[in-house]
Amino acid sequence: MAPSTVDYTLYLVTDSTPAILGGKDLVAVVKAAVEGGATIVQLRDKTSDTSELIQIAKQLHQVTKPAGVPLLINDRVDVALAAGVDGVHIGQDDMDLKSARKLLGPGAIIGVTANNLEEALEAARDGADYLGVGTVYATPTKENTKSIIGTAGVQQILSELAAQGFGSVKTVAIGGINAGNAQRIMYQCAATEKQLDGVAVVSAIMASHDPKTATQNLRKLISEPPPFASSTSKKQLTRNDIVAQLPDIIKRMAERKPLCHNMTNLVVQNFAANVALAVGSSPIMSNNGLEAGDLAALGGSLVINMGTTTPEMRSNHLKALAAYNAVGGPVLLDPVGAGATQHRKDGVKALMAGGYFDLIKGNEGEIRTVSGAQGVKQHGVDSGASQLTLEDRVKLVTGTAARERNIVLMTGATDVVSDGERTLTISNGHKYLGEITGSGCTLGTTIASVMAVERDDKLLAAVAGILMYEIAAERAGIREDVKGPGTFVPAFIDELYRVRQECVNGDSRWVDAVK
Ligand code: 3NM
Ligand code: MG
Repeated sequence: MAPSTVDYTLYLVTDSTPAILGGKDLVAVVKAAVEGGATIVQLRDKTSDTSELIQIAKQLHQVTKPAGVPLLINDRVDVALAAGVDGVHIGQDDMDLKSARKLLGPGAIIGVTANNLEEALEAARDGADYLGVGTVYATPTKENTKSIIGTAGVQQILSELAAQGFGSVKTVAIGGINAGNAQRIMYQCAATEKQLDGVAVVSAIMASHDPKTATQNLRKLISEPPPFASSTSKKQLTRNDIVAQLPDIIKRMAERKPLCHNMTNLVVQNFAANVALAVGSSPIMSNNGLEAGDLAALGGSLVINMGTTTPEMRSNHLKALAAYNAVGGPVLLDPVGAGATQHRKDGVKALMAGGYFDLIKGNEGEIRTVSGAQGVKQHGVDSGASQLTLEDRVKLVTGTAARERNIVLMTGATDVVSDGERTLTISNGHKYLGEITGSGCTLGTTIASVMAVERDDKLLAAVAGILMYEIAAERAGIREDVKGPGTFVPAFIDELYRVRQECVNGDSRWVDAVK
């Protein structure tokens, strides 16, 4: 098989250890996987003797060859030659690529493990046919993996390969990939100019009780966009475009009363529920991941707010995230205090590795942590003084949204919001929002409420939520009965309600306040 015609869509790496293969027969599992749609197979066996390995390779080849599926051997060039299979996969500690190529010839398929940019570029330069890029996510399957690079690390490698003229080298992502994340990984990595050619899995197929069905399922998942994929082409959003559409969106929300599921902190639960009611959604405040599946089926949106963190919270968040992702229900992440403690930093990473957030909102410190910036110092959950210029904030927000393929909102005196292509700044609002607790959290509730009814253009939904919220705050802030933060809160809830009622009644003059 010529290396250039190989299909890398679903790459199976075998594992014969009892922990993964269990009592199953290796050849039978590979046969089932090939029938189920695995497009390339690598025999990876770190323990068998050489003669045994050659025997196993020959047996597997009898299964893969008739199906036109290439078979590679991990590490062992000698075994590949002796068994007459299609090529090898070499790790960084194995035989070097040039020597392997000399031994196997130009017709062999040779792939290399790339854990970072340097390794990827070197392998591409030396003529690798494909790269196994990872470790994407932590996996019990391989001990001593070097670093966990996530989809962000994969994308960095993909774009640099393209930039340096290695666009034609094939790439598969590997490490912790399964039916729960394969679709998202393909989707997020497609944000770069150079696309992944496929995903490589071990346990998702090898450890399955039904490897054929597991393979078919993975094939199906990676061939279609995830339920949360953005559907439409990105329309321009000028002030006029926004102002023209805002009242209808808010009216739609008031009429449909979408469920807005809040997994939020103890401090703001009551306030967030009142804000949801005022803007026109139907709040449920549930931090129990076990009921998220039922709630996700109701067609609303989810807010995951990391404030007042507890040890068991993360698993509840991950359960709910998976449930909403599975049906395409919009999910908003509010990484409260993300940079303040190690637990929260780890939490942000775990959540972003565990699912897709349609929107991530936070203050400057929080969004910097989300973006992966090192050494962000955050003392409390309040925003603190800005350390970045507006230009840098725009760059950071746009870049993070492009990378995550979602919407990122950085709040501040000027809010910056982007979908990675369109970036807007918004400077409505009132100073009392900074003097009360929960204004950031309940902005999240407002935006998520709008996202539940405006699915087509998530950026437009975010902008509608921000403007409704900030203009209501302006109206409340200038009221004569408002003397300070204390009287501001009830007035603000009233004004959110008033904006909504005006939209229902067709009075859209409030949008004149859009700056
Ligand atoms: N190589 P699973 S991770 C064989 O990072 C292998 O280079 C990796 O197993 C790398 O699909 C890995 O069960 C194991 O997570 C992947
Ligand atoms: Mg190796």
